[in-house]
Amino acid sequence: MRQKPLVGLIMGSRSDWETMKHAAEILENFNIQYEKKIVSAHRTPDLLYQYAESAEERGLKVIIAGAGGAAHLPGMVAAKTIVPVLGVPIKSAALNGLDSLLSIAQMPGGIPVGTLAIGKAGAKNAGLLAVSILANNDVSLKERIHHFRKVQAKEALVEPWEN
Ligand code: RP5
Repeated sequence: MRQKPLVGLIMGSRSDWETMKHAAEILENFNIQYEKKIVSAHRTPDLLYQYAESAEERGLKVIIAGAGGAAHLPGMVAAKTIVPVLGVPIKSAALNGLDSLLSIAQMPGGIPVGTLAIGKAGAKNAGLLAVSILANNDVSLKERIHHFRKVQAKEALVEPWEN
């Protein structure tokens, strides 16, 4: 039987997938049940409300939301659910993602969005942060994160002149 998704991975446009796939890759590597969906704050506002309003009762523990430009998706989702929302600013063509970053980060006090870095690093870290949040209630997941860090540290020391 398929388990219920624990993480919701949403993005404002299909064009965001190129970035958000890096969050998906992390979730898959850690074997986390997740769902992915395009939900646009401006083009499909009713779907956004529906998605956010049902997130808690559907059992989602974390939502990762990527958006670019006037990036209102993470903030609006956060406004409609108490499930933690991690926002990933997509690197926009016009302003290199600074617009996305500020739109996502500058939330009013009371409605938090955990804002990550612009682009690929932000998507990857959103995936890792979601795994860490889930690991608070999952000892074996914690061990896998420790292992991931160890491997990463080892890889960081591989020198470019090594064979
Ligand atoms: C935002 O507008 C999306 O998150 C995307 O990053 C940006 C551009 O969307 P497209 O015009 O590529 O669909 O809503």
